[in-house]
Amino acid sequence: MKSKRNNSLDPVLNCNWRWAYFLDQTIKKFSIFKTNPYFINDDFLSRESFFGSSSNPKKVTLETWALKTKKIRQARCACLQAGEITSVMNLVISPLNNYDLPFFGADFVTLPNGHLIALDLQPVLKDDTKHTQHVWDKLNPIYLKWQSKLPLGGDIPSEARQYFSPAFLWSRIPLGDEGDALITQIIKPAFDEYLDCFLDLVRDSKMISKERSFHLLNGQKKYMKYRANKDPARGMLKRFFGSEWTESYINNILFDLQ
Ligand code: DBV
Repeated sequence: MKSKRNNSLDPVLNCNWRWAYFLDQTIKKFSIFKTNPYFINDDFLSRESFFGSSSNPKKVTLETWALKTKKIRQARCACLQAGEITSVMNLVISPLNNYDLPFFGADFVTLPNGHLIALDLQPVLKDDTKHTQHVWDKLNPIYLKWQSKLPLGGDIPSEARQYFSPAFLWSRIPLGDEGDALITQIIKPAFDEYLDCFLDLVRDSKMISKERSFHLLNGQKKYMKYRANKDPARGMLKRFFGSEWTESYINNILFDLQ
């Protein structure tokens, strides 16, 4: 890697990373808030390895970008590029539990068999209308506008459904020109609108009672534990970086509220 990243706010270095636009937009949109680095150990800020045959080794790079603000406990992005095709952006924004806010979750994954797009303002307390109604009222029209222009994503694990809103933008897109066109014409504007909707909610949110924040904390921990236990990338990360590093990355960086 050209040079070293010293903290979580340093720009991502891998210029071949397919999803760079989306992190750039995230950084731009967060500029309205006072942001601070989120401490991440060097071992997880940047990591490089090789895979494939010894005669033709391919490089895999993973970088972790992150920040925190007055109302956001952790916004972090796992940025992975493996060879020419495989590319992952896993962005999760976790508010502090003393604000009645959802998570922002974006899982953009390119594999040899296509692109997987998962985008949502994920409820912490799905059955609590005080937590969900004002979010879904804003998000549903945005969802209807964009999901109708995308191929459906197909089934998701049943136990995961409780962590998604009715406005979960979910699609599997083919590789190639058709896919690239959908990413440019649909996914980019959809992402911008989902993130704008989320950051508007953050800006307008007020401190909640101790009792309610305790309730939200339990919901946040349940989400984090589920995601850490069921991370669909665990196998891939283990193959690239080994089991010990992967378990520490998933439990101590990506889903570190347990
Ligand atoms: N997913 C992650 C992290 C990743 C990551 C931290 C660093 O949570 C990548 C990387 N997601 C990733 C990869 C795949 C998926 C799939 C590599 C493809 C796995 C494969 O097909 O081999 C949303 N991500 C998925 C799927 C969903 C999501 C629904 C498809 C189903 C699956 O394979 O499990 N966001 C993701 C998710 C939840 C969420 C599973 C659960 C609550 O909030």
